[in-house]
Amino acid sequence: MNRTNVIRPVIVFATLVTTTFAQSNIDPARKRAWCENLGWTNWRDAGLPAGAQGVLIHDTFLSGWLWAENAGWIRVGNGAPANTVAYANADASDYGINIAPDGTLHGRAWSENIAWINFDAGASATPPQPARIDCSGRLNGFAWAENTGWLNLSATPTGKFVALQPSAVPLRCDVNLDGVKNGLDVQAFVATLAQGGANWRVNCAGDVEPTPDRSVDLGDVPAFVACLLGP
Ligand SMILES: [Ca+2]
Ligand SMILES: [Ca+2]
Ligand SMILES: [Ca+2]
Repeated sequence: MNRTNVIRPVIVFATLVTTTFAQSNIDPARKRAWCENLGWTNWRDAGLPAGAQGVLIHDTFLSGWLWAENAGWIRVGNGAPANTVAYANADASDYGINIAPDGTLHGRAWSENIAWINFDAGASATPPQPARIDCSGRLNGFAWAENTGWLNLSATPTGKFVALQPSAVPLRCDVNLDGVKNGLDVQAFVATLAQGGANWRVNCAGDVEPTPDRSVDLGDVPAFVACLLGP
């Protein structure tokens, strides 16, 4: 590691003193992904104590920082999109990675050393490999860094992909996201059904039909009822 990389975190975090960050919700055991020319990226451990400014996966966007061995810090968003729901990505004042209701990741991350990393690029690959978060909580697909190539979120061996810590993974039928499935989820399920879906987390919790489609639709009703009445 060269001197620049040693100094950089101090500078970066000094500028963030007034910004409130929550602890990363990336799983400590599954926090690394591989980038062709950047080596390993670490999605959890930024900040002091470790993880204080690491990546946080919200309902509709990401925030925080990841570390790349050969590129230093990469920011996936400041946690405060101007419209509160999704970063506009129209300019450098409001950028970051958004999560669509189907779990696909969109938008751009920024690295001072390698510039923009495009999370929409994997969808245009052949075959398509959209960057996304699965209902299991793991990231998947590819993002593209203009100067350094593909960031691979698809490697399957444990320790080589990035995933949410287990306590943050959506629970089947817990549509109101309070951590348990019970009668209180009925109203949330019906509301989500009427709206035609919600954010990725709610859609994962409510998309319980035999062939999931990442939306809460009429096909999910029988399985949701069975799920609530079952163990
Ligand atoms: Ca619930
Ligand atoms: Ca469905
Ligand atoms: Ca369906």
